[in-house]
Amino acid sequence: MKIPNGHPRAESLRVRELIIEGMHQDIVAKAGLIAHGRGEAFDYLIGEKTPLFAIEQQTAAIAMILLAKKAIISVNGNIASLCSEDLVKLADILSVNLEVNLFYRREERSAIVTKKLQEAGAKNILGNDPEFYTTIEELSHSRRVVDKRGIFSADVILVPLEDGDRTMALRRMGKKVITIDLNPLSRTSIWSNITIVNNVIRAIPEMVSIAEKLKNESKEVLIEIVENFDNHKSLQESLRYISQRLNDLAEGELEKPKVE
Ligand code: PTJ
Repeated sequence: MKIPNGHPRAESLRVRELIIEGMHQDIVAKAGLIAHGRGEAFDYLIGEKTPLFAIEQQTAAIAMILLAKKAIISVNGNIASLCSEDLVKLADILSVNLEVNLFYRREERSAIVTKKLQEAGAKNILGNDPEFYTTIEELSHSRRVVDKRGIFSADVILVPLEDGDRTMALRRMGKKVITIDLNPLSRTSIWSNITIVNNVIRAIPEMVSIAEKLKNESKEVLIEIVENFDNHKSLQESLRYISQRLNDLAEGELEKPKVE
């Protein structure tokens, strides 16, 4: 559908079209549309722009990835459909691999998501070669199938917009998990070492810029950034931000309709 430029919600509608198109191409699962709607609702609450606390979360995330022995970015249908180009840029700058790992897994769908990443310029995409498949025993659903060379052996895993139980399983395996989730109350958000409460559409390109800057920083500086970050406090800050914003709107900042 062509979105009229003058539409007051044009940007949001364009992003919706990407997800819908992704679903028609079998990149996005049907449930991915529902997940997107939930994300949109939380994005409204933070004002559909990146708050300062998210910049701090994104900075800590990049520092943690740069300090990792082996980091990996897990890719699902939504993220592939929304920002594969920026995701590939991020992986390149950080010298990490992408691994396709789907909740609604089918070999055919994995191959389609892989192709989408390849078209965006990705090389070495993991999660598609049965020779390297292994399983995370704690998980009962199809995300349990992971790549020995990727998620299974990585110490730091970035999981943009995710369902919760894998994060718990990965933490129990001793791994560090970074997530991007607009819902600060989700199990993934609570269980991650670093939660970025921001829309992936903004977060990934912003993380590319942060990575360009931090890449040349010393190990000491990166360690300090990570040690100063407290995910629990950071989630509390994001909730305070939302409450304050809603309060300000309720107390008078809410836009009034002007009918000419
Ligand atoms: O492609 P698959 O098969 O791996 O399936 C992917 C989905 C997303 C369907 C699957 O992981 C799922 O069901 O996820 P959930 O449990 O719905 O959780 C998705 C979370 O992402 C929710 O907390 C949303 O608020 C959040 N979210 C949705 N869109 C965005 C987002 N967070 C950041 N940016 C978004 N654009």
